Amino acid sequence: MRIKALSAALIFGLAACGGDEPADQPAPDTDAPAADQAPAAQDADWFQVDEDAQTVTIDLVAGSSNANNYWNYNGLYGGDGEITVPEGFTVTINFSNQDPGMGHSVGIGEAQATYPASYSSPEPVFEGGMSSNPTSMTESTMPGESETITFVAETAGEYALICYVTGHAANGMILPFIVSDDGSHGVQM
Ligand SMILES: [Cu+2]
Repeated sequence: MRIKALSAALIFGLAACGGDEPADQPAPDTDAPAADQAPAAQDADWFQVDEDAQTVTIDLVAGSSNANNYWNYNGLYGGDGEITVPEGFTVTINFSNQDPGMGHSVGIGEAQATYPASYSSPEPVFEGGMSSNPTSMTESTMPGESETITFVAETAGEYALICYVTGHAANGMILPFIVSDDGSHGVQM
């Protein structure tokens, strides 16, 4: 909302003034990042990079809070928490499930504008990049269980960490997952 309002003010100002008095500027909002500047990537305590070893370790907890009816990863859902890892790095995801009531899963899939309600037999985009029985409500990673997956982020692009249990991805249980070709890494919180 704020970005739209600011853009409208600038456009109005350009169209209306033509060099006369400047349009009124909105008061600076010290809490918000500048409109033309994305927040800097930062490392979260659950995201570790070893540049020398070329490894990334992600501690990923399904249902770490009751946000989104526990259908979240580390409390994040609906497109928040974009993860970036460098191309070629080996990624280990220590996946656990703290949702008291439901199984969850995680796999690396292609980023999509919207995610389907159900998956029949999903394949990870990188070999090894998916937890076991990922679509099953009874045999995926169940409450209290954990599983570690490891894969090489072989190809730069835009992907997502996806929960393949029916209905979960469609309801926001995804994290954007970027493989960068410039060595950048981090988490946009
Ligand atoms: Cu889930």
